Amino acid sequence: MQNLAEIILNDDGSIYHLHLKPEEITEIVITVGDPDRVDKVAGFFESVKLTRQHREFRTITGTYRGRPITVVSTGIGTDNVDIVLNELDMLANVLLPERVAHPFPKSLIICRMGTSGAIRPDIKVGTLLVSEEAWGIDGLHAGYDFGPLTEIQPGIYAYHTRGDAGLISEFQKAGFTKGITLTTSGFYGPQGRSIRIPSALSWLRSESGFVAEKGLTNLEMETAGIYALSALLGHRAISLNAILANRITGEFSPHPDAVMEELILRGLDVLSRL
Ligand code: R1P
Repeated sequence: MQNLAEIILNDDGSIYHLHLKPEEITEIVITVGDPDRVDKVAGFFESVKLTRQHREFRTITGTYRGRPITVVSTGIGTDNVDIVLNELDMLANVLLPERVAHPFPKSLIICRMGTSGAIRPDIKVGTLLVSEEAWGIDGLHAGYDFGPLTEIQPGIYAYHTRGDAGLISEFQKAGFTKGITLTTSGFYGPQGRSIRIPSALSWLRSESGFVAEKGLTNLEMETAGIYALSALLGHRAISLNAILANRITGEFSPHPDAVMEELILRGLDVLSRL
């Protein structure tokens, strides 16, 4: 049951957190965690039409090889993904400021370009990985019906979701390695790091149990939320991961910026040809 009357607009008619209007986003939307990465992606655009920032949500809309593209930062975590995906969908699919459902709903292409750590020894740092599937232990499932949950250890439940099959195939053809991503609600304990207090998930770096059973390849903090919300809202989503560390071997990329730049350029190349 829809309740479009609950949409919150700012005084200038823009959507609440993103501070954007419908005509300011494009069919292709790249999401990045770090607001500074928005400018890195847009640095490859040949033209820029709009730059906007509110809180951690920085947006640039421009063109790459003639294709209109929007890049927006989510900040870290699926709590922010909830805001960004819902507000992008409202911009695409609701007539604003009237708050009336758009007669011709649009399906956006949502492409995450993020960093990630591998949890399999054979996935080398520097790998560009496309998430074919994602499991979420981030808690976003408390707010939606993402389908059946799997109890991965007593009291900890995961939801399961997938990227868009057509997009996965395009990125695989472009040389990205397919993987199965675990999205977590934090960086330390929720990713198995025991710094001064023990993690309840230290087995995440042991290649056993749920990791082996589901063939998990990497950890990060947004993908499952992006995939699950996109599926419910009718958008096509893909998550690209620059593998900067390997949690099993302890290896770190000596050139993280170069790996991310390669991901951005190869990602833009595929997106501009869709
Ligand atoms: C944690 O340091 C952050 O890095 C990864 C995680 O998903 C989390 O957002 O992605 P980004 O580099 O895209 O932010």
